[in-house]
Amino acid sequence: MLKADLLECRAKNRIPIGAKSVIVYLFPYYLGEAYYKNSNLSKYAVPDDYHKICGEYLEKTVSYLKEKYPDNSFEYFCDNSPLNEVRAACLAGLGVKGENSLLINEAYGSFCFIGEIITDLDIPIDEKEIATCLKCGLCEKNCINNALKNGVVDENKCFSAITQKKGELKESEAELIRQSGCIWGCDICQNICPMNKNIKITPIKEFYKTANPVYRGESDYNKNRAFSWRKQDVINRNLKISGCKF
Ligand code: B12
Repeated sequence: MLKADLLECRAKNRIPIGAKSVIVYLFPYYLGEAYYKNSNLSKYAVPDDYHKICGEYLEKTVSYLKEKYPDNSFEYFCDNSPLNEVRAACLAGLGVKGENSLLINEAYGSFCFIGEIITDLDIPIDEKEIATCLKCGLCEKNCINNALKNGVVDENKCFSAITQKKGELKESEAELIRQSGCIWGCDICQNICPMNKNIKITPIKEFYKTANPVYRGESDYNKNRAFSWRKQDVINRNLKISGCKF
């Protein structure tokens, strides 16, 4: 399959030689509104780091496949992937591409992480047409920093990216944190999406077990959180800007 243009990233070197197929997985992470009460984090950052949680599932699957097909290669990816994962999930028939640029699954909405296993095993192709969302325009209209246009997100304007920036933020960027009350990531284009109404909660128990919706400072910091790859300074800067006192 591997027809899609590859994204520039170090993980490119891990693609098995002679790769033929991609098995795409969705990891739904919506926990139900009660879990997000008074949260100052976007939903994806409430549980422990998804790279770790999804990675463990993918690793187990890869071990199983390697045992079953010892002559083949299998490599898993999740986020740090050379594939455009939204496109891969659409082609695998797991959902439609939203105007918010995200994959929307019929049952779990867009609150799903995407992971995949790339292999040189020749699996019969299950490629689907890329369908799109309702195109109601609500995500584009409600984006806090006008970052969305025709299904493409402007990385320089996306508030999620701004919360992850190192160094000092511009006053206009800091104001977005105060205005939204969110100090990591952003869910506005997902929360407003009609296709995210009445979605199922995730069956993945690790997301519930590690849920911690409020970041109060150093005592809530550990190396397993979704924001830890940026180190403490960035999230603590955002907390200070937000002016929240706990
Ligand atoms: C870099 C990145 C970001 C950057 C930039 C996003 C971007 N799209 O450029 C930032 C930091 C902003 C970001 C934010 C978020 N991200 Co992000 N991100 C990625 C990452 C690592 C690469 C994305 C990328 O560069 N794609 C390439 C660009 C060029 O693709 P594109 O945006 O789709 O643009 C093309 C298409 O839109 C196409 N196109 C244009 N018009 C049309 C129309 C149609 C109909 C079609 C079919 C195509 C099309 O042309 C464009 C150019 O080629 C992926 C993981 C991965 N490897 O894919 C995760 C990923 C997309 N992110 C994810 C998540 C969860 C988020 C956040 C929701 C986190 C949060 N809560 O804050 C936000 C959402 C922001 C948003 N609305 O997109 C998930 C999305 C899961 C899902 N359900 O879709 C992914 C897949 C990670 C994962 N493994 O789960 N992200």
